[in-house]
Amino acid sequence: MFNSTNYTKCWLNYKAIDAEKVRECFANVILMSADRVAITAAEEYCEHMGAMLDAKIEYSTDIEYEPAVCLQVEEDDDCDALTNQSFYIEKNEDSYAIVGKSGYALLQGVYAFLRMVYLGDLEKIDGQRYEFTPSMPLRIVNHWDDMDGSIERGYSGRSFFYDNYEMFYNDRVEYYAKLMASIGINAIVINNVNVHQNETYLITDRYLEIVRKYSDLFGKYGMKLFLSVNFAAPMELGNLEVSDPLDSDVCKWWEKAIAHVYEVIPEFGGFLVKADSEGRPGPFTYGRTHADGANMLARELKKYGGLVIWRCFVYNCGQDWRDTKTDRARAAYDHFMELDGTFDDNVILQIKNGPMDFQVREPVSPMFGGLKKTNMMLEVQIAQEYTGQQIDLCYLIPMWKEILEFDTFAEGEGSTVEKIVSGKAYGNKYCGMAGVINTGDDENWTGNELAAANLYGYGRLAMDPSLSAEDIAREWIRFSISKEDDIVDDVAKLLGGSWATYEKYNAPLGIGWMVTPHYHYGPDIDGYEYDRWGTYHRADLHGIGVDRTDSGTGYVNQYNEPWRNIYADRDRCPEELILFFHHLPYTYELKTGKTVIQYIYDTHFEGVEEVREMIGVWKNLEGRIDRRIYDNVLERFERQLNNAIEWRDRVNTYFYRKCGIDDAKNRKIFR
Ligand code: GCV
Repeated sequence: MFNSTNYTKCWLNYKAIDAEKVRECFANVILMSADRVAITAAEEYCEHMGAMLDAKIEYSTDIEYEPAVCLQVEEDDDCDALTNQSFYIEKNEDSYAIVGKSGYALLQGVYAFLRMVYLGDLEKIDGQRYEFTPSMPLRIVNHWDDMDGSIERGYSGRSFFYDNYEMFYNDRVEYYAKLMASIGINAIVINNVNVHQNETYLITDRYLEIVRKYSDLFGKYGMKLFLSVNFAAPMELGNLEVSDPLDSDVCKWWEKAIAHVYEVIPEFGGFLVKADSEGRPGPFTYGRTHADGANMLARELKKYGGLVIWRCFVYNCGQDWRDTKTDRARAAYDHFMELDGTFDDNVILQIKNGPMDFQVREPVSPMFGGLKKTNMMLEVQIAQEYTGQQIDLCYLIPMWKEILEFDTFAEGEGSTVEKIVSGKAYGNKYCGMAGVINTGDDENWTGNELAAANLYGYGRLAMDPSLSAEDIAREWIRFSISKEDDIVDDVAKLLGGSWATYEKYNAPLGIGWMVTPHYHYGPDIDGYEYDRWGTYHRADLHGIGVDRTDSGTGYVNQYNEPWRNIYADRDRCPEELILFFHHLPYTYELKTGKTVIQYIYDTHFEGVEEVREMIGVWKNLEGRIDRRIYDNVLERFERQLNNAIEWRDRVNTYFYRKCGIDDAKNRKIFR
């Protein structure tokens, strides 16, 4: 059975603040709304402000009380899915008003206010109204939890939702909902996109009652519950011969199934679907398109206001390594571009950030600059499958910021991914970000204490991409580790440099993979080289890299200009991606004048040294931070150092043996 009782408060850990920061009004909170989520907002205020004032606070509905903090909901008929999430905070003499366009917006306003008080930022809004609308309409977390209790790509214990094909409701689940709401999440998919036999039954009476309890809990915080569904459910549950989306019996089956889900759970959010991907069933079996598949579900869900989130992670996972023309990177675009404009308006395509699969470095998926008449959502992986598995430190916010800031040139200059997935570019109502979550039943939720910064940062970034990665890190540290300036500086430095360090000792220059197959931690340079997954580095005695220009797979043509030309030109291609786009000789000179092989050697030596430096910085914190956190991170760092050494030596030796070129600095390379 999973650990449901022993868990930390994570970042939601308000402590008493200095007396001079306390204002008279803080303890007098007045709720002026009967909305269910507004009541949660008042309760959250009392709990966390109570912790800051070290006092018990109760809210009142008596508006005569002053000075006070007044919580209000001002609904507005013109609001849409995004603007009804807007709130403002205003100071009137000695009182504050926190006003949301909905209960959920008010709750987010309360969290923002609490943060300001705790972090000492409240003065900033004296004399001016602070108005806020989240950037992304949808800010979703995807659980890859299976009902046997395991988590696909989980690195922090077992699922705290399921065990042995049962689903549980307990305090930990309640606390989890609170944690998610506090960072601005507004939808949660509770089961793995790979929907196995038992999970297929989640939409049936076998589990719907307990799913409803979860939905009620999330609803209390203004969040929607979604389920991943099995495209072949009509066959597996309904004994139909097919799951063809154009078959009338199949449509009727879904009509009934969906009607029943909404009968039990009127607030249900909708479905997430992985179809025709890595062995999952889908419309291709019947010669149908993904629009046929998605729209079949969308039509039924629309009757109840539900959404279909349809993943674009569709590629041939049965490739022959000898075939150098088929390119997995091309697959999503090749399948989905021609369907642009044919999806129903309650369908959202969920697109992984890069064209491959959450590598430490990939170009941004060309889908974002391609599709124009389709709702899109950016999928990132908070769980560190390829980025150190929550053993190695890898703070991912800088990566996601780069992705959001990437200019697709879809509608000329300034068409950033952020504009597209926030709906600003094309006025889409349904879009946003989805993050594959990194939680499990470990006491600290995320295995490595510092990995919680990625989860916290994911929510904060999806709410407000204008925040810098450093600001997010510092904020998280002050809630989770310490408010002391030098400690905040040190930990922020560790987080801030960790992605770059990880990249240095990992697969070089955007080529990716080179990992232990299936497990995906630690090096195995040829692990996937002769396999069926379409993930090749093509290293030989002369050079390395995949030619994705016109002379190769032609993938570069999926980008808008100027990227198409930039990526195609090895002299202009961003160097961190050069081996993703080009097959280059080891002696090719990079802009620094360094050859590719020397770059590989140098970065791998540097990566290890940087990990050593990180450990030194961490060790200086001993005795100054919570022992549990200190020990947990130190133990992970020690494993990270071994991992970095293994990567360094295997990569360097592998390439030395391929090309026979010595390290210019004559360091130890095993022969
Ligand atoms: C849930 C990668 C992972 C799989 C994952 C898949 C996906 O291939 O290794 O574990 O499956 O992505 O995103 O569907």
